[in-house]
Amino acid sequence: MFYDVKLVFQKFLQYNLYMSAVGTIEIEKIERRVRFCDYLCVAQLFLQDNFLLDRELSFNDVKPRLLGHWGTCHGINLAYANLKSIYAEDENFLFVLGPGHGFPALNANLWLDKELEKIDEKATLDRAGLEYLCKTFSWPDGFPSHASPMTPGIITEGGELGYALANAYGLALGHPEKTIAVLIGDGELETATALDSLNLRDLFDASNNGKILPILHLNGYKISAPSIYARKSERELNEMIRGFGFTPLSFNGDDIDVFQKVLKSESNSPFFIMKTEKGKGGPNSHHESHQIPLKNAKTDESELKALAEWLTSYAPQKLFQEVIQ
Ligand SMILES: Cc1ncc(C[n+]2csc(CCOP(=O)(O)OP(=O)(O)O)c2C)c(N)n1
Repeated sequence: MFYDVKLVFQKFLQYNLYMSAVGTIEIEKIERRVRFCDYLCVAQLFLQDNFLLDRELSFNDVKPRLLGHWGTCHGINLAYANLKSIYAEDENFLFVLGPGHGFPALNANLWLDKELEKIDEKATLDRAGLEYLCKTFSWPDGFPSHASPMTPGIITEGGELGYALANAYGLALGHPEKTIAVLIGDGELETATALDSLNLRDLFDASNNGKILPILHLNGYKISAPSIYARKSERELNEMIRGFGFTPLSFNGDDIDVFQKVLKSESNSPFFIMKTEKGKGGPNSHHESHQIPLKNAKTDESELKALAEWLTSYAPQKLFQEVIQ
């Protein structure tokens, strides 16, 4: 058989254009938002001054008590930005966040969407608001370290893992118009509550109830150890998920084009498996990134230097200008 190489190449190009879920500009917009939110997470966790690095970082700029969680934040920012890109205009869409300990990420996104400003007039979407957000995170009389009732959309104190998926099914009951995405940590899925919530799919009549989009955040680790699901082969994990009646859709969370395609797929009972590297962008890898990497940044020269390099790597002033126009 004879193939016209030029024609095949053209078809290949057409296929790729057709398959591309969003344009390059939208992909860049999502990536920028994620980077900016990642920066805001580091700034909230560490800084009490010099929030956009106007001068060289000093010990005085670092908070005296470093309390919060970094490792999970990048994945939350990825999920938030990708879902927002698709569902921003859909008033029947809800996002349920399992890992409430990743609060710097939720807080950053709510600030950027002007949701925080609605309940706290100091959280304006400008430089003063950014300084307020960062300075008062995990601070006496300021924002707490975990999602709490003072956060828009949150009714209970965050911190106890396991209920996200069950809550999502509850929210969808009797609301066929609703779409509910729910982010579940791979450590969280080891809790009895989360694991057994997978059985709720069987009890759910899709015609009378809303649509559930579970997203497993497979970043490989719990606190200091690998998660069980990260130790399974992809095939084993997929088969486990299939056994609960879902269609597993596994992808690299940093590939925005694929992320968008997968979220838009029409699979029956999809179960998204978003793979990320825990603590991506930070100085430590994997489990060491769970809470505060560089815990001695207030007193140790080399840790302060590493923190300065980490913060600078985001080019925060440029990002600030690009995102807050
Ligand atoms: C019921 C419950 N058990 C234990 C903890 C302690 N804990 C806090 S974070 C965490 C690890 C969570 O891992 P994962 O869900 O994978 O989130 P990530 O790795 O993205 O931070 C654990 C076990 C908790 N918060 N709730």
